[in-house]
Amino acid sequence: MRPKITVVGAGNVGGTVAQRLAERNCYDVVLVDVVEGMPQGKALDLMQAGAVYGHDALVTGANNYEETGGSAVAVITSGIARKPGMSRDELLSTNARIVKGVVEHIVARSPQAYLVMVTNPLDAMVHVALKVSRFPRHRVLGMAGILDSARFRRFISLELGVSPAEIHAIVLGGHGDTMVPLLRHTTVAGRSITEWLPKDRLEALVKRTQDGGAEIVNLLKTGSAYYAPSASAVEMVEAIVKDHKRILPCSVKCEGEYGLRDIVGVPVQLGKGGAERIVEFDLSADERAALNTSARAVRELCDAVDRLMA
Ligand code: A3D
Repeated sequence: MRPKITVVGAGNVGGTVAQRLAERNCYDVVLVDVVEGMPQGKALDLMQAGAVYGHDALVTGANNYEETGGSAVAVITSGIARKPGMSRDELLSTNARIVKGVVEHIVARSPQAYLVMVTNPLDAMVHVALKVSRFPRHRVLGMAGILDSARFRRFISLELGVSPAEIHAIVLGGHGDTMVPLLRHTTVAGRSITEWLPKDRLEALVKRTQDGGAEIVNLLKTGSAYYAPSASAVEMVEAIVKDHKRILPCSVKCEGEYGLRDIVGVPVQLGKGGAERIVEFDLSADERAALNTSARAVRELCDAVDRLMA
């Protein structure tokens, strides 16, 4: 039997996550959305694509949770997305309410599942999912750092004319303006990025990475990025289900690591135990201060969520 992956929210990110999972040809996918007929239609379309593309994944669309039972992983993308000029934080109250209800349904039918959160504001939604599910922290993860790091890697790759495969980068912190790209740990073919690019160019690429989501929102005008976000969420699913032991930046609840007790993006080893360990990098004083600022911003949002849900 193939592992079942539930994707909640069949919009831009969720639909593309379902497509990428189906194309791996090793999962069965359940796609859930509140819009009647839409997840069912996308599921059929995806299965028909498989006849051409060469997969026979079973994709089921639904407006309820009956088919989701026994899911290995639930990827949660349900919610509203940003419009031009909106910050991720402005999505807070609507998406907290949506995510709360969704997590209750998933947990009732898949008590052993891993949760991969995508809905924004990301770190605060990990907080909601942790609270509502009462799952241990290693089973509730947020996707953001892989995306932020991918953006940074691609900008560096375009600047240097080097394949992104040669570039390693880690972006820590909350998914927002306070994210912290770790320049000392960013390498191109094993050599520090600071040996490849002058300070002013590096600063420009960091800024573009921090604004990476808004740049796309402004271009699209309706909706936000979904190709890279869906690829990043699928990388997490694969690392967990296939026990890859990848070390990837994910949003997770720190319990003393990095001196924090907050939900924040840190390097996490992902395998069949979910977040199997948090890897601690040595940080400069500036990086540590930036990470603390980022954690504080996330904490304020989590406190706001707690007040909303009280
Ligand atoms: P969109 O295409 O609007 O899809 C969201 C879907 O959620 C819609 O089809 C809705 O009908 C559905 N939905 C709403 N309420 C419910 C519910 N209660 N149950 C089930 N489905 C529901 O948005 P999108 O796919 O572009 O983005 C989805 C979310 O992901 C948004 O909050 C984005 O901000 C977020 N996002 C996060 C990242 C990160 O890097 C963290 C990247 C991209 C998008």
